[in-house]
Amino acid sequence: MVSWVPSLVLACVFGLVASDPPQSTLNADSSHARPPGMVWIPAGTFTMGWDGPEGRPDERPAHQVHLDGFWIDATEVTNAQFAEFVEATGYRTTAERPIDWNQLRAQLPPGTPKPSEDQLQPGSMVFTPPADEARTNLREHTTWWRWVPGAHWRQPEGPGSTIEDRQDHPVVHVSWDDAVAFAQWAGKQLPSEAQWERAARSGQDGQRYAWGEALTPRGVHHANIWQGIFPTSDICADGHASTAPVGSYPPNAAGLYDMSGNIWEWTRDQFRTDTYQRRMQATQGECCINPTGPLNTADPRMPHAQVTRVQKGGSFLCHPSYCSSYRPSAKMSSTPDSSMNHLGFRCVSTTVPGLTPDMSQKSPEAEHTYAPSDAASP
Ligand SMILES: [Ca+2]
Repeated sequence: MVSWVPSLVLACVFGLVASDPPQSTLNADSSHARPPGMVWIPAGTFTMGWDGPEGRPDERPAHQVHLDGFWIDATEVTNAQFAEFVEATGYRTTAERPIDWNQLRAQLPPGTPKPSEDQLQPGSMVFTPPADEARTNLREHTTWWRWVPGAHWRQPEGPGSTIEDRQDHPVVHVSWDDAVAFAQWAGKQLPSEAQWERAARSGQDGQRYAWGEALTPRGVHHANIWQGIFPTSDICADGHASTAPVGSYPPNAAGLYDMSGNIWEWTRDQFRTDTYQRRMQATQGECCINPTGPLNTADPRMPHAQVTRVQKGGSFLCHPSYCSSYRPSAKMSSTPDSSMNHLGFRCVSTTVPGLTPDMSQKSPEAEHTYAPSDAASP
């Protein structure tokens, strides 16, 4: 195991205790049988995006979105749940397979030389804090991300590490392709970005955080993020370095845990910086109905990638000095084959088998921008 992990974990002397998720205050629709571990988010309208000072261009402008109701997992998918999937299917994650150079080359600038065979072995990206704080350039994320051969979901820090004592932690090192494979096996889907953000904001529409305006109201930590000096020293005042067991922090008003911090979560949507500007043009500023993301990617972080997918929620690495991505409107993106040790997912479903109509096949990619008169009442 990489040495920084146990040393930081030992420094955390007041870990928070996980609790059973309560019945959601919004889960009052008795016509739906409740799928295990899921919470019903009722149909309604909310404000998506953020125009505040922390907001990045891809969060602007804030705008009205209406969604049909849906079920969403109360927590991230855990190591124990992912292990059930792997045991049932024999699935091997992207990080456990040799790298396809032809596939990788298509995402890189033309003329990029082929790496050595050693560098194309299975592996994943692992956060490794730089030793020298004074020489850390916060604009250069490769300073703290390291490609580790042999790192994958069962050994998150690489060969020798284990998830034996992390069965209730979120699974990490899952690519978008892995997350979709799990969701299909479970009879669910990845959430659209709009579904994810509405669920995160439940009861806190227009607020900075999923629980209100203050980061730590009355001194209570609501998310597993980074305290101290990023990326060299995490004093883990919130009780956890690296991932925390799911449900370690208070739920939001819908009864959902870890919609901020702990790990980034994949969504179905492709990434464009100008998604919301284009959406506002398409709807002429009116409410957008059931948006499912743009039809193509335009990602300045990865200009050669044909497709990148939106991630939400921030992670245990988020710190106000670097990013405040634990806000519900914040987002990141990666190619579908990317995996990292702060990246996982949760699922949604619009059906309970035998009880409700299957809406999951509705235009998986096309952005819905119905006329305002078509909008259902919130
Ligand atoms: Ca933390």
